[in-house]
Amino acid sequence: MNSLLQIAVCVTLVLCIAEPVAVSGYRVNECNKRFSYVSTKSRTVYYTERYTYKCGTWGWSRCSGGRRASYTQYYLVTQYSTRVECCSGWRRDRYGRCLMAICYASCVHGTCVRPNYCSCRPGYTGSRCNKDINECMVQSNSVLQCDHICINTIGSYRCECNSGYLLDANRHTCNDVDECSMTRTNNCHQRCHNTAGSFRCDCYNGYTLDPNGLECGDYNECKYDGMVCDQLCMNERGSFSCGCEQGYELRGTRQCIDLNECTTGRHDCDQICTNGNGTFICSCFEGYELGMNGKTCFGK
Ligand SMILES: [Ca+2]
Ligand SMILES: [Ca+2]
Ligand SMILES: [Ca+2]
Repeated sequence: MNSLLQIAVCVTLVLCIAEPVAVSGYRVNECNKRFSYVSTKSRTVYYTERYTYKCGTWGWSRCSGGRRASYTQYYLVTQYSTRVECCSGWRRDRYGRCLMAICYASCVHGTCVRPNYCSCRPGYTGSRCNKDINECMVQSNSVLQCDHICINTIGSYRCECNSGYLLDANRHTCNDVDECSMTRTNNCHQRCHNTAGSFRCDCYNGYTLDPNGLECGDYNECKYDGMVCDQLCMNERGSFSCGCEQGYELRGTRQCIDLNECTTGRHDCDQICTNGNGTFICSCFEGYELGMNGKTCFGK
């Protein structure tokens, strides 16, 4: 009856009983794996079976005897063998090479490069490469820092620039926008000066910048510059001009000097003209006297 139980239990089993051991001469990541397997064997066991029988006169006595008998005994045998397989943590690729590492926890954003080791794509970290790196917070030589503004994103980051700057093709540097060079942005009335991050307008001489910072209005030199002219100041758009009172003439653009009416023929004296500062007076030769108009001479 034990035999039946043994048969039921002792189906041939194959068990790996040892960790693989790398064996020199094998290809990369290949190991010589030692296996044990248990098999059922049987043998015939012989024994002497005792029995009794009637004997003697009239069969009144009991005699005993022995006869040869046998039964089949089943037993387990553990046997060993080896075969070449991929070492633990590796499996074969489609070319039959043991170059595919096994990671029991999947590499979410990376590649399993060694048994249970994920190599993460840029921007991810963690044993399973499932955690975003906040590049804006890390100081690393491998992460280029943004010139102005850093915005973290899942698996990456991006740079942005302050107003008045444009992101360079390298995606990190911010370059000043030359607003003056573009009609779309240059709204200055007269002159435009580019500045870092902005620009400013200014005006030609004779104009002043309006409070709106864009347009140029006339500068009233006569009103704001004090004694810009010797005598008379006349404001003009973008400029001014000086004039002189009667009896004076302009020298250069601003200075007024006395006009010598007597030598320039701009007098109307009958006989003698005497120049004065800003004026002249008339007089007459001997024997004449000056009329009421101060110019005409009459004989006495
Ligand atoms: Ca990131
Ligand atoms: Ca600028
Ligand atoms: Ca003016």
